[in-house]
Amino acid sequence: MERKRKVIITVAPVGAIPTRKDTPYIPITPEEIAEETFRSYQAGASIVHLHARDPGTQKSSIDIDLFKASIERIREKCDIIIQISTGGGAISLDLSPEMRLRPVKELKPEMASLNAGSFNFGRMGIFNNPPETIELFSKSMREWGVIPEFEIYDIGMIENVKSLILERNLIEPPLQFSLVLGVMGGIPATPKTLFFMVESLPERSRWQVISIGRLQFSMGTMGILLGGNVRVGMEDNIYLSKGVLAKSNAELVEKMVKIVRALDLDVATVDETRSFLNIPSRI
Ligand code: KMH
Ligand code: ZN
Repeated sequence: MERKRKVIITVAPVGAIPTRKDTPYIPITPEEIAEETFRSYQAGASIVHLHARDPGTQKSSIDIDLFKASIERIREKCDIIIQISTGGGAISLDLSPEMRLRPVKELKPEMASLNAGSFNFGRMGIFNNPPETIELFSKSMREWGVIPEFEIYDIGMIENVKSLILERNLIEPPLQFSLVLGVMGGIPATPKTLFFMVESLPERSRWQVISIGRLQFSMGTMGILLGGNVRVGMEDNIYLSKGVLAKSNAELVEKMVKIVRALDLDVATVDETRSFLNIPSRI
């Protein structure tokens, strides 16, 4: 019997933007972020994309101790794969590339995000990721043994990865991509744009769909049907369905798990995801 394909679900529980004004259910403190991550793991997520928040102001933070506190608590509970954001708060906090990399340098997670180009991030300002930053992040992550996940907000950023990274052998393929659809200023979320992005990826790439807002589930499903993986979580979308706030990130994961199973596919366990991504087991 043919084996069912395993779909990797990443959870992004908090991000840099939503606050308690947007949803009372957003986790802010390390304890809350760890608990939400654990519940999402129990529901079927095998990777967590992590940001840190200042518990006093709720604002995005790159404080190593806050990241460390979340990671230690997550590690006490489960072996979910940890991916630290290198983009969080880059615009609002006006951070240098070195500052953005510090949590990765100090804490050496299994993965980290690597934003593959500059653009107007909605009305927040310019998300500044020039070629030198992309190169610095790639070389540093390679040196530290951290797997980069290239965040792609528009088609030209795939070409950035090809010319800046692949053609110069900075990172060994296969590469891991997030196709981010629906950020204002980036590529919109439509079937056509998703097909175009997928077709433009380098051969053998691994990829997931991140769709912002209410299309998280429909565009995510389309990505799964095209052979990709998917990210859900309050960083990208706070609604379970139209007008209904998700009460936890685990609810968003549970809904995606149901979709995967309804498509007669399986959800990848942490061990399976580690073996797909060549990440050694923690035991
Ligand atoms: N917030 C998402 C649209 C990052 O943290 O480096 C993209 C993201 C990037 O997750
Ligand atoms: Zn993020």
